[in-house]
Amino acid sequence: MRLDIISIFPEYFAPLDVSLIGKARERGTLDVRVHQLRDWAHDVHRTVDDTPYGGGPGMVMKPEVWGEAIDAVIGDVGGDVGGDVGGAVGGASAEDEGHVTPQTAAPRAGGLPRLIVPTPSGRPFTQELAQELAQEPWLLFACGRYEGIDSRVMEEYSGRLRVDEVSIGDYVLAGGEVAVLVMAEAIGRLLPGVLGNAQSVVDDSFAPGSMENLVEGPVYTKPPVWRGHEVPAVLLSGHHGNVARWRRDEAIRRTVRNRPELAAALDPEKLDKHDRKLLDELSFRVRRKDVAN
Ligand code: JAH
Repeated sequence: MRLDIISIFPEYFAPLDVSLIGKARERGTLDVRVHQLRDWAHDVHRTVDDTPYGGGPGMVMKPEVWGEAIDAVIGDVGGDVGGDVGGAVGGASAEDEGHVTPQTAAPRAGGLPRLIVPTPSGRPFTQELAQELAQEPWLLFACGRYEGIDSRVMEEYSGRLRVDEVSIGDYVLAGGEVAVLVMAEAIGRLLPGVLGNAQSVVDDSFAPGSMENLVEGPVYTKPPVWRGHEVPAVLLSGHHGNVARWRRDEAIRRTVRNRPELAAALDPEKLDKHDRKLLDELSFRVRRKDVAN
């Protein structure tokens, strides 16, 4: 997968050099290229913002600068240099085109990226959307700052690319950068070969299947007693059936306690008799989905 990021703070993306994502990049599974938006500004001050039409507080990001930046990135298949995320102070720039890293994961020529714009007003970023985006060969993230990007940029590219304005949660950040880190990690760990243990993806909270609409229960490792706190005996029993049942019970308990809105969305068809009894004991009403008529 190729992942381009345009931002006025390329330094924010240094974490993509380490851990799972860093390793995937070293292996060529993931090709991350971070671009300094100001490289496409027109004036000596490299201005990217202006006052909002209609008045109001703050500044809005200028459409011309974004347009030239996005055009350059999508027109340039294999042109810019990757691997320069945490490097130069002041961020990755066109001047960085000296230190060449091999680009093995570029999408096929002629393709276009999906454009993802983080904003608190976007559609929710969910595990389902992460899985959908993990199937794409090329993603382009546009990080807004201030009050956001002039809306005509999204309008313009909606006619040329698949554009999604996406929210990672109901809070306001100072810009889209941290949201992109969150999405890059959620998507990157789903790419083939990025996680060591294949089971860990299917057992995830929110993953389709038996854990759909359930969060995971508690986990334990050695020692069996720590500061007087014991590991639940069932986990030491070696009885795989009992362990699976206990884990599902704990997942249900936690979901009811911490995420009642998820518990309410549990599909009764996917609950067994034991699940229903437990939910009843927790005095949690599972309502059959309303059907037309
Ligand atoms: C803030 C541009 N859903 C989290 C989120 C995503 C983006 C932003 N805030 C929160 C944001 C300022 C400017 C984007």
